[in-house]
Amino acid sequence: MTIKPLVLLPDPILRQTSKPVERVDDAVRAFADDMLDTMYDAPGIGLAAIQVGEPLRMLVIDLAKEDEEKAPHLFINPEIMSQGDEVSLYEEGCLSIPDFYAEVERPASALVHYIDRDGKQQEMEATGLMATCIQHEIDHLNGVLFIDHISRLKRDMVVRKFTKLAKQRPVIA
Ligand code: GNR
Ligand code: NI
Repeated sequence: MTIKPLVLLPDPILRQTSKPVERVDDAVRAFADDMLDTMYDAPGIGLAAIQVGEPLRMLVIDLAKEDEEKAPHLFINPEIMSQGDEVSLYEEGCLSIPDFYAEVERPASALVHYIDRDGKQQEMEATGLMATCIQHEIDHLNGVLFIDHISRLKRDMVVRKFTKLAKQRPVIA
């Protein structure tokens, strides 16, 4: 059980483009489990590797409610193959931007290809909250944050707020 520190706005690490995972081995699986521990502890419904400082194209999602059994999903090297024409509006948050929420419009469905924890190629037709979440996470792999999809006025406000907070926050280790 390892909970890793979260990388927060405005850390430039969050703007890096993550690199594909070359081989799904025990080290990758152990890191994925650390990501899940970190996500559950936060708590959040998704986490991209870059949010704990690793620029790797992998992400975890668990949409199960508190009273439901855990339903962890691991997506390695995910790729959006196509997106539906319908859009959906969802109030998003991000563990790297604590306590800030805003509505984001995204395609309501997406066909995603990825590699699972056994190294097997898989595909998922994501809809609903899964579609929103997986697109939010894949954005992280490309250095994109959900605030990039809102108005510049709101984005500038939240970046300024977190820049100020970071200056007050002592640097740990
Ligand atoms: O925990 C999270 N909740 C959430 C809510 C709406 C849309 C996306 C998300 S993902 C977020 C965790 C996170 O920051 N993942 O990168
Ligand atoms: Ni996020």
